[in-house]
Amino acid sequence: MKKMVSHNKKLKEWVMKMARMCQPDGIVWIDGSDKQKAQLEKEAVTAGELIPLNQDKLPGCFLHRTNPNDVARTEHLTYICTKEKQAAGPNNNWMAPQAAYRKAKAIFKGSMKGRTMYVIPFSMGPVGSPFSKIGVELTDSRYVVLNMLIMTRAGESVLKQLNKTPEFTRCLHSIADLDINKRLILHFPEDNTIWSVGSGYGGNVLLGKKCLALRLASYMGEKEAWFAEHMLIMGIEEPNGHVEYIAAAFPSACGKTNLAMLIPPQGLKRKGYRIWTVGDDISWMRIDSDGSLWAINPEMGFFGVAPGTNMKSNPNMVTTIKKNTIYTNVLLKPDGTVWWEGSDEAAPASGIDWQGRPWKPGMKDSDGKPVSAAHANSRFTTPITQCPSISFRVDQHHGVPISAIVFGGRRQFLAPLVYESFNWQHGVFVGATMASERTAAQVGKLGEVRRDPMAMLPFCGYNMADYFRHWLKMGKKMAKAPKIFNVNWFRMDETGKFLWPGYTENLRVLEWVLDRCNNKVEAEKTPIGYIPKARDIDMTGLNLAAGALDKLLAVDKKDWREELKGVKEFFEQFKKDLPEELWQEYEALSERLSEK
Ligand code: OXD
Ligand code: MN
Repeated sequence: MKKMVSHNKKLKEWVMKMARMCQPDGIVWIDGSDKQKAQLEKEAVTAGELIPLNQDKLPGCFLHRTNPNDVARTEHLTYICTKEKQAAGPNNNWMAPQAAYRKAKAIFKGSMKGRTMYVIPFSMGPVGSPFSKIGVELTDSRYVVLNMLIMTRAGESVLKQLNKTPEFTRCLHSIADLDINKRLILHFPEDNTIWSVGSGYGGNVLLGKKCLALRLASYMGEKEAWFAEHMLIMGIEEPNGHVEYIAAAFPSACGKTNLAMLIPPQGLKRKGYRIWTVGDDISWMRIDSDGSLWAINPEMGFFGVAPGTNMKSNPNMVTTIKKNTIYTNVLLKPDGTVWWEGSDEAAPASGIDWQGRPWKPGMKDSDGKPVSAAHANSRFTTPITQCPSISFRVDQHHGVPISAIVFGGRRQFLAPLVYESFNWQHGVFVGATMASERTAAQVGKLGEVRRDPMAMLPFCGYNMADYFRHWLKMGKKMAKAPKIFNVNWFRMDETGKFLWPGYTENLRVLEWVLDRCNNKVEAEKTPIGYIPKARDIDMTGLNLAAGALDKLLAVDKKDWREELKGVKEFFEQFKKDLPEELWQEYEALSERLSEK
């Protein structure tokens, strides 16, 4: 057992109290050293929790398989536990704190018998930054420890920081017996506490990520006047060396990670742009002393979806994940490397699938459906420091200044390629009414629209009506607020073909966004916002079908009037809590759409 090094009395008392409940065989404090990491990897391999991959081709890489009933975030088992139900809002599952603690205690009791409890002190954001928050996760999973060492700044330096800034989020996790009927992901924002039990899947158990950095942090942000958002952060460097930063929110499966590290398209190469990646998933933003919005990425790694990652969708990620990466639920090839659907290589002749069964291309299950080699939500956990486009500002305590906020969703017919909101309040309305359509890959009615305001629906730790109010208030506090835009990479023609090629070409749209921020180009005023004049999107080297750009920029008033019905229904669920300003925006848009 490693000697306890903390002088934080509250921390020590809490660790011992949780240990009395969970009854581990021993307690190990995670110090963040290479030596301890190597020891944990060794133990995990011996215990069958990790499979070492081909160390010549994938040095430092391992494969992990989760229980097949435990492959994604379980939103229906995720709760916000506030004293008042109203504080959680209609967007969250709610449980009263006392009942939640009681229910979870029964599962945690003795759950770590025969295992070790690891104590992981971690910092979300650079250690010691005024933007950062500290958490301590107790877990009985080595897989969690090794992932947290990639995803966060963890270990001794954080423990030292806890002597100076003693506040921390108490995160407790046990895999228990991985029984889905005894799985709970509980958030207690009023106690700065997270309890997660019965799961071993990343989004449920790497408690620094969705649980702390979004759900609890969004609650803290409202109290302390900052933002915790489900946004990528990227820098765009012009040839003169000037870098401007964008924060962008998209619902899952809309290409956030790919956009965050894109390589400029051939046609724009002559302009000499470079992209710098600050983060791909979470952005914490504060108003700094200059009155503008500054953002940090609280994480240190990427927890990315493997299927579809290839040289076209994301060449920088292909490079990033070549070493020191933990793969979860992908196919194991006979040569000890890995494969997934939509990778650059053709399917191997054979392998071991994500459930540990022999696999061959063309295999069908008993219903005649193809057996997938990798799970559709298979992942890699990889250090951000290995990303070729990593920004030198990743460790800066005040982060980067944000020029534009970009929202987006997957809309086949409605939303134009890009539009700019009229002002901050209108921009908040644009974010609040964000929606995406289901794709063929998702369960449910094709084309059905799901509202996902600011891509935060599963991650907002309090009543979303108050969250919208917070956004409105923050706009008033900024001397120089970022401009707010909406993009849609997924618009289709009448035959169901995508009008826009997406991926690297999306930089052409971001170029317009920055031109607008710098007052370099005029725009067309429409009822929904400002859209580009076609000539202002640089199309050098990109041959779109005739008329495609016009179709991409078209605003169909009839479709938008139809859209308003869904918006109204969505807003009504918040009853009188919804800020009046959003109804004003709704009415104003409705009026603009009815004008001849
Ligand atoms: C993620 C998600 O894993 O948004 O980032 O689900
Ligand atoms: Mn995400």
